[in-house]
Amino acid sequence: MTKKILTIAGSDITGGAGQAADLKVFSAHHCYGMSALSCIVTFSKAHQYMPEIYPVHASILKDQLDTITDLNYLDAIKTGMLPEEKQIHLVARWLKLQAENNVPIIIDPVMVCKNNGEENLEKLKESIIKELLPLATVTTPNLVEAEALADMKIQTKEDMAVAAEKIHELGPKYVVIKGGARLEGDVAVDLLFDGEEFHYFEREKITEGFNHGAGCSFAAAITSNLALEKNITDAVRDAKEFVYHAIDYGLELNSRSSAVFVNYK
Ligand code: PXL
Repeated sequence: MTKKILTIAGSDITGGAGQAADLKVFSAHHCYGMSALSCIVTFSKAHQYMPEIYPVHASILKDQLDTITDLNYLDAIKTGMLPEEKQIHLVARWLKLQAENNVPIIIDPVMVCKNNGEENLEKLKESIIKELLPLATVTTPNLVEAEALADMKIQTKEDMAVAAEKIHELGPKYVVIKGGARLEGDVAVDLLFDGEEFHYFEREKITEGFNHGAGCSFAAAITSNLALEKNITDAVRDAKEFVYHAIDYGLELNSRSSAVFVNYK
């Protein structure tokens, strides 16, 4: 039976990250994707090509989720950018009901909202910690988000392990820190902590590639693999391989914009 996955995420007009990336990754894994839209992100000249985030009204997000409730069983659920506390609150309430069905819930704690301001960022972080992480089967922070959630600097592989343990204490069953290309050195390091053991996944860095959307695509590939009933270690290992090739096949959209390209399979 075809697996059905819901992403609750924002729209990135360039198609590299967010909902568009998630749906492409689900398709590449032969899963059926659905999406509840949380916001629209643009990068126009009028805003100096910087991200501008337009949240969808919370009542519209709620209505989207209520529509999904009336459909049949989901095989996995992923969350991405949720730019407002009230969105996080209603998504958490809805996810709590879904968790009763034992559906894998993947929380990608996207917090990089440049125009949101520090204060809002801190509030979003607190809501993610309090409301979403306790419901997570897997959370997939990148290095910057892991630093924020664990409240520490991460400069080495050992630091990643300490941060993963701290984030695990916040409630998720599994923690995947997407180190990606951010650590020094010539390997891209990602870490899975399953509550007992640390599994490092390493691949050489692709210096020529395009990586806009790599984080969303990695989390979406893990989501697909869990929907396909892979165990967590295989799910993360296969997702890393998938994203490595997606970066390698990256598309240059213009001189400013690029994206990972997932339709290589
Ligand atoms: O990669 C983080 C991210 C997530 N979701 C949306 C985005 C971005 C980054 O641009 O636009 C919608």
